[in-house]
Amino acid sequence: MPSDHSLFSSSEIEQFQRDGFVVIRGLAAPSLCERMKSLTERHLAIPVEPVEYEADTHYTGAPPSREAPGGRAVRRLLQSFARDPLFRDWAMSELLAGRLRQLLGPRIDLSQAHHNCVMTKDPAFSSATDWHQDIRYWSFQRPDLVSAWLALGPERIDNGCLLLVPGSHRLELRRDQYDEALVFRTDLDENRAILARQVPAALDTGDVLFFHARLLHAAGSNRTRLTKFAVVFTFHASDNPPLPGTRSASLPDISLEPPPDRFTSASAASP
Ligand SMILES: O=C(O)CCC(=O)C(=O)O
Repeated sequence: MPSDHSLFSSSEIEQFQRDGFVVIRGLAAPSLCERMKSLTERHLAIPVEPVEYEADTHYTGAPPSREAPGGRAVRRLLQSFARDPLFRDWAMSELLAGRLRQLLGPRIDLSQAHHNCVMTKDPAFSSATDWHQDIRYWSFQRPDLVSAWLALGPERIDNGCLLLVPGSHRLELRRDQYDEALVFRTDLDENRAILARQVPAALDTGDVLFFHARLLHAAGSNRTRLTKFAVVFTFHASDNPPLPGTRSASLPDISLEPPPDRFTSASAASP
């Protein structure tokens, strides 16, 4: 066990470096998760903009327009950092920041341009998310970004939990292993052999999945009767800024200042 609850143990860091992800059970208190869930449900009911609808995702099987069946099912409540102090305070909490410094270095920025949302998965309609690496859609000097995925309820295969390929953040994948939309192709034998190693990220309320931006992941649809919610933020080292003029640089990053009285030695997340 780590002596400090806001830090990874050395075996958790090893796990992240080997697999490209690590799950910390019960990192967020149940009461905090409950407040986030209630807020999310209130924002969804209106809905409070900005939101991303199923039709906007262009995922395989997504409705072709907002007017099509399921087209206006909300898939993401966007801009959660600016949406409410409840989300902002979580994103900037030492529970995340201490660990992110261990993975990425002493100075951390939150990207407002990526994830920065509450992922919602509607039981009435949700499309599956194809296999991809987040970094293929993002533009930074180095590919070392980490996302923190907080489950606000149980996540299992039947409600569309994440599927992950351990160690895939270390693979050198070629451009032709992806289609024109940068989705990892499932029609190639060599890709299928990689995907055969997939594992589901089964999470319960308050669990946090930390995962590398190069990790191959996908997710199924929600086949249960309850909406699934997860709060997701993405972080990078301050000396690894987004490339100017790209979508990654379209919103200002938020600095997570280290507490002045603590020095945390960093070990790079580079695969
Ligand atoms: O559909 C999901 O839950 C996964 C979303 C995802 O992988 C992403 O936004 O990068």
